[in-house]
Amino acid sequence: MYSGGVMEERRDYVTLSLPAVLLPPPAAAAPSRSWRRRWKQLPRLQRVVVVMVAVGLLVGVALLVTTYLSGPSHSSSLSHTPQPSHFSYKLENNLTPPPVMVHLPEPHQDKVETVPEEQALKDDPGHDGRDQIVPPPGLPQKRSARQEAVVAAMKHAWKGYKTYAWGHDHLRPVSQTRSDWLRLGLTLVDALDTLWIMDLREEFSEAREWVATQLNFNLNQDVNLFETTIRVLGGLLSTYHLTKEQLFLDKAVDLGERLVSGFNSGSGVPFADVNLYSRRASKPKWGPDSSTSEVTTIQLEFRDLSRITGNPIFEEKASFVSEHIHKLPKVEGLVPIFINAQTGQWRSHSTITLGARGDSYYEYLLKQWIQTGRTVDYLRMDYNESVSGMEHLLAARTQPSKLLFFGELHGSTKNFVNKMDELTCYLPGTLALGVHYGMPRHHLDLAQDLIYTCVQTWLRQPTHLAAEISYFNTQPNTMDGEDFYVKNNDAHYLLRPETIESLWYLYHLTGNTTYQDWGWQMFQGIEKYCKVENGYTSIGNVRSATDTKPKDKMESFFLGETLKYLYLLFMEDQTAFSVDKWVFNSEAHPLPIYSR
Ligand code: DMJ
Repeated sequence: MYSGGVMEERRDYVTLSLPAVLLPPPAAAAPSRSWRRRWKQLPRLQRVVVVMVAVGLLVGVALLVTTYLSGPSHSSSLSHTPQPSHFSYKLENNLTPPPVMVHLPEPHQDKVETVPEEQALKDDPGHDGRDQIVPPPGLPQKRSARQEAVVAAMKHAWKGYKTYAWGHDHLRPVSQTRSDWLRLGLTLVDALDTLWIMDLREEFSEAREWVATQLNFNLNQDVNLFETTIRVLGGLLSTYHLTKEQLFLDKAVDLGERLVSGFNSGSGVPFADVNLYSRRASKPKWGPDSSTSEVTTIQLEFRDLSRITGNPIFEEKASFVSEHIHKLPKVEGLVPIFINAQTGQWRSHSTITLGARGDSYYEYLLKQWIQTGRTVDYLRMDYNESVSGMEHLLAARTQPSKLLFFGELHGSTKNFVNKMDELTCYLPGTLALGVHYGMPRHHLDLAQDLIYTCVQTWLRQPTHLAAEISYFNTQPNTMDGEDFYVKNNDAHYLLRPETIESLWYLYHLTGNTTYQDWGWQMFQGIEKYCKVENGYTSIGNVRSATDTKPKDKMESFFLGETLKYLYLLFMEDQTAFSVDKWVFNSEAHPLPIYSR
């Protein structure tokens, strides 16, 4: 269903025009006889000199024209995008056009800049041989003006959390209270590495103190294995890698040893929930099966824990799930969204989607392959096959603007449904990352086209914020010429990061500042419609600038992901967090890439 040809239509808006000074002069009148006679009367030497000067001038002009027409160098070829002259919070109505051209550096072949383990050990004095893999990145100290604005947002969110929800999972900024879900100080742990990366030392140190003295996993509490793994285990592991502090590893090990009981099922595919105290695993309260994205989005974290500690059990349990799923039947590489932990089989008739409950299965195929130094080939093959399946079965174009979107296949008949979750907007970033690591180049076209659609779902709303779900119009002359619409129940924005995450990958890998400008416009929407006196709130209605219906909840991923990706997006020196050294888990926690 995906038609590559349409992409070309949107790439034609850069034209070259010659400046007037380089245009040829108007045709001169024919020289008169007297001029010819005077020329002949000149001494031979003078005539030679005049001719040489004229030729020199002509060559000079020709060189200037050639240089101009051949265009600027790579880096400046991306800088045609006008930079904003000021950082006001006034929303702009015009949508920035899509990027014209994107150059990715040549894909990696065999050269990945991982830090060999032996080297890292040598670099770390006092190393006991097990607690350090890579040195923390040298973060640039000088922030851009846009980064300063993001840091101000982080401080504002942190202040509200500290005042009204300290040590609890979530801040409710409107009612000045809090809510608990996992009872693990979720926002605080999710935010640790963001605070560290932003160099907010005071805030980091008070958070560290809470982890050291209050974070307790010996709780009679059922927690969701996936959410606890990506947010809490992932947050502790990345903070350990960044700071080298043993405290964070000790906490990660304690948690990992409890969570690993989740894999005690008939098939080895984990149950959805684990009790942290009894270490008993169970199916979710609302149904018999585990979600596919959840059981396949814990591998980066469990593997990292094994590689650091030298205890293989975590990696073995988690890798087994990926291997098992590799052997299950799929629809052109695409997977149903439910799987039974006891039988290890798909729930028949379940939906295929790149959104909720399906999304990060595809993300972790690629990222696991990268994390393992690109040594596990079935992960690469499954990833590539899935992208082909997406193109063939899920990709479609809207009317009238021919926006690319990825729909869903529902029920036993696998009927195509023209719906896409905001969650799916992680995909452009993953596709671009894949191309950087040598996946087919046309995946970058998909990434560019899909990010454009994702950005439209934000910037076409009066709030400049995206709805949770959009439905896309594929029929001509319908829906008053709109490409997509939002249903009442789907009109909320939960402070999600996915589109911003993809903008960071695309900017990081291409240097095209249009991605930054889009991100800046979206950030202004967040500032204008989600910022409240005591933090940031999710809203219930992105379709109205005057009736946003605040939901009174600040999700932990707003600090863990959304603000972190915005900060990275606006960072001038993109080498500090190179995707050649770090692989970001599904909750934006950076983990090291292993060379073997
Ligand atoms: C985050 O917890 C993670 O990014 C997850 O993979 C999907 N959803 C949320 C953010 O939207």
